[in-house]
Amino acid sequence: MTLPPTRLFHSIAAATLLLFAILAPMPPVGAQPAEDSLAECAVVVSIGSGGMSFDDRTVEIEAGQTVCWIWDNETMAHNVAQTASSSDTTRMEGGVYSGAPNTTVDFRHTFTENQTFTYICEPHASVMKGAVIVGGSEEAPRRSSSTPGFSSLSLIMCVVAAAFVLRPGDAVNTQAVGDGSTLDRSACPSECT
Ligand SMILES: [Cu+2]
Repeated sequence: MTLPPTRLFHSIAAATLLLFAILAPMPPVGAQPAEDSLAECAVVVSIGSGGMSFDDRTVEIEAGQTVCWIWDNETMAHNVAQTASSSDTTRMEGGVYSGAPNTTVDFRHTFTENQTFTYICEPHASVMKGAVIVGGSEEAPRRSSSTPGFSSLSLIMCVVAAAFVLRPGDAVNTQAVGDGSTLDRSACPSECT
């Protein structure tokens, strides 16, 4: 007895799919994870989804940390040019500068002093602005903020646990004291003296 042609075809197809499923998750040999090259970046600033803004307009870092402005194959060419103030729309002469605008940019700058650094994208200076606050913020950096959800949950669990632990004991004590203090000895039978 032999398999009908359609059954045979299905078996081969199933075996092929299984083989692909086993092989597919294996990473290609020699591929480097992109994260490796970003290890020095405290923050990576890219182009916003609309293509006409920086995706993180105000970033906060500590002195000695590096900000990386990275975009790849954007529709329009952009750059990073330091300005003298946040209201300026022209590049500050001698300031930090990524060079001529480009659709693909990987520009990195390490900030060594506390400052508020303001910058523009030159071709779109009226709308493409950003700032880097270096060490000047009173509050902790946003990325390492605490997790309020955890402490709230802990508090609720403590209250619930306390209610379970205390309630039976309180009830028993109250009952015992109440019975003892209101005991009417005159109502006792004769053997109770
Ligand atoms: Cu731009």
